[in-house]
Amino acid sequence: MRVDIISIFPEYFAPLGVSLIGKARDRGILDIRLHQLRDWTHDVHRTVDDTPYGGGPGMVMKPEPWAEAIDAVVASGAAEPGGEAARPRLIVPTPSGRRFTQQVALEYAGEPWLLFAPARYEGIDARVIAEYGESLRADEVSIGDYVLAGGEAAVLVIVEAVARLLPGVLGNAASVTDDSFAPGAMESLLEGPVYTKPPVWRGHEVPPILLSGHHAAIARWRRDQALRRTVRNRPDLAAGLDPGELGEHDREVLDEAWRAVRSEESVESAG
Ligand code: 6GU
Repeated sequence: MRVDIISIFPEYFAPLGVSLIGKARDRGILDIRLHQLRDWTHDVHRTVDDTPYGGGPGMVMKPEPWAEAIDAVVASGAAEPGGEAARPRLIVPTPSGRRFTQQVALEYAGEPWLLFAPARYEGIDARVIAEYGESLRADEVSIGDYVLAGGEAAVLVIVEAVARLLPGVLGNAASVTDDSFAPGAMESLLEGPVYTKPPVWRGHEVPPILLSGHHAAIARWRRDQALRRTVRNRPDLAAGLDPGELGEHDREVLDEAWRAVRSEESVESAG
């Protein structure tokens, strides 16, 4: 997969040289190219922002440097062997975008070429999306309900979530299908706790069932833990579980977990 990132802070992306992604790049699975947006300005101050039409606080990123940068990146693809018709998928991280989820990560992992346009300030002039929306299938995405100072950190998050889905990036292919949010895998349950040696550490024991060698009982225990943790930490996900997909034992574990949460809530409100 080819990934281009245009930013006024290309140095922000140094972590993409480390660990899993660094190795994927060394192995040729990922081809990440960084670009300085200011290289496509033409004034001595290399200006990329200006005041918003209609007034209001902050600054807006000017459309011209973005368009020149995007055009140059797109043209560089056509210049590569066999790339005459190639066009990247344009991804614009913004808190006003659609939510980035595991489903979206899987969608992006199926693309051969991604182009990220992270904004600073109050955002990019909306005509840039209007210009490239159709031809580059532009997508505005948010990584969650909070506001960052810019889209760069969101690009790191998205690239990591996508890269680990690419064939050959993870050592163990099962790791991906077991993910908490993998579609179809365990109907959106959070993963339960995990343990390794030693069997007793600072007086804390590993749950004995995990040392029992009873594979079916271990699988049942893990599912119970996943159900409980989902109720506790993500009641929104737990509430959305399809009772038709659950066994009788699942429903009992869920009912008990909901009762525990409610009794804690009533203690809190009484206290
Ligand atoms: Cl993609 N950008 C910014 N600036 N803030 C965010 C975000 C993106 N996603 C959540 N908050």
